[in-house]
Amino acid sequence: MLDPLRCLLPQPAVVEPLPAHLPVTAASRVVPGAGLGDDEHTVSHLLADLQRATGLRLGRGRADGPAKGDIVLRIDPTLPYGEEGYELLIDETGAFLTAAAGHGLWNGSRTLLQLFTHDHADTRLPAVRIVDTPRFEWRGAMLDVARHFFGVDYVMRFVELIARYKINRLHLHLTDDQGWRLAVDGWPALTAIGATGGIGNDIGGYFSRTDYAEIVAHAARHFVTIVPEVDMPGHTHAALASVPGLNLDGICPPPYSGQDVGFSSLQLGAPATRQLIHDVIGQLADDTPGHYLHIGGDEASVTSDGDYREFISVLHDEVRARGKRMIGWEEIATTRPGADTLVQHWLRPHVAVATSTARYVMSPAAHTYFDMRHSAECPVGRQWAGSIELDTAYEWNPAALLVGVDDDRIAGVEAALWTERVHSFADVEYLCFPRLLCLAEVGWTPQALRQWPSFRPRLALHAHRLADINVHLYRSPLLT
Ligand code: TNX
Repeated sequence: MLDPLRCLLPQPAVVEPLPAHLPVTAASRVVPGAGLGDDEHTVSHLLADLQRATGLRLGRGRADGPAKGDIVLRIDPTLPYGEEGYELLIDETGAFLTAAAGHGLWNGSRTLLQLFTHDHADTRLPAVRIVDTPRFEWRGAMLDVARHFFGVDYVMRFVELIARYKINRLHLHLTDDQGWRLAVDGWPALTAIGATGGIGNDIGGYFSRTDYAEIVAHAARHFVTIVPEVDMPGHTHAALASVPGLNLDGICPPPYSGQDVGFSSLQLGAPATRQLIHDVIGQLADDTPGHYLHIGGDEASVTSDGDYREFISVLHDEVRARGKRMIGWEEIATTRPGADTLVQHWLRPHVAVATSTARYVMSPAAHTYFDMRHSAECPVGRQWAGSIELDTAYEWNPAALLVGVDDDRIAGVEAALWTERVHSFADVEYLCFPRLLCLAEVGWTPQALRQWPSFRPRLALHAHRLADINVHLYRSPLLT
């Protein structure tokens, strides 16, 4: 019988194997037990996923009469496992999944699915008791849709893939020098001009407000929170090229399709800048259920220090006035943002630690910039932050990188896929998988339980399962 220690990814906090197993058969049912209410869609999802994993079309049971062999889901708000934790008990009588909230049930149902062999001839579950909570609340992936545009269908597939591994944030890098990818009411030129291209001969594109709402809703059904980023004051050439009033001289420069960074800046002194900030933050706040709006703030090399501080403080006020919280790249730490702000560390520890109050999302380029190549033989990917083989993506401790910043000031981790040189969604998958599974475990599993030798066979197993659903993944020599 399959060893539950060897098939779960991310590895749960507590796994106690028990003797025996549970035969799951066509007569087994999924039973939405006490407290389920709004979490009905977790049940429908689970039924569909169980069919894929076992070949069996299970029915729905009734809460008052679970029978032997059923899979019973229950919400119990008194459980001490937080929003995302869960307990899964499997014995020869049934599988019992309990959580304090819907997100925990979702997470536990992902674990349950992984316990099947995925060989339709064998649909037994191992008996086991699992008690699980994440190390960090923020386990994210960032997709740059500005340099090369990827539309709604791709973003939805990406959501589905990351959600399998309990990644719960999708950060969309929506604007940059080469493209503005979100329609903003009252600012048609931003997309009419700013979304018509990208890097090289990218044909561009953008999300309408309806598209954005669809993405948010699809993500929510997978317990993924969308974190939208509008990068300011630097990385703004596409906006400057679209709206004359954003320029001090009132003249739009031509669009840009190259790969340089750090040459553009919005100016608070231009007539339309403050209105744009107000409208864009307002719309994002209205359309985004998550708490955080990402304001970028990186590589503003042509903005003076004084202007930069003022700019970030204007953004900070706008975000707060809309009842949201700000997240920005590590450069914003130098402006001493409020304690409710998240600073996303990517390159320079001494810059990131300039604030002593904010909390951190850890995206150290050398471990989490998945636009880097896997190895010297890799046909796609860059190398300025080094090669990131699977062991490099796995073997790091988020609490060991910034002096004086340990788990309690770390909100979590995030991998970033920048797309200057990523032309197709096949390349997105190739650079992200299976590397994102490394990040998923870095963010979820207690550091003391993480060792590459025990992770490696689990990663190999899941790489296999991803290949089975046609993910165009990197076949690392480390997994053979
Ligand atoms: C740095 S990370 C950037 C991006 C680039 C990336 C390329 C960050 C905050 N800025 O603009 O796309 O490197 O690897």
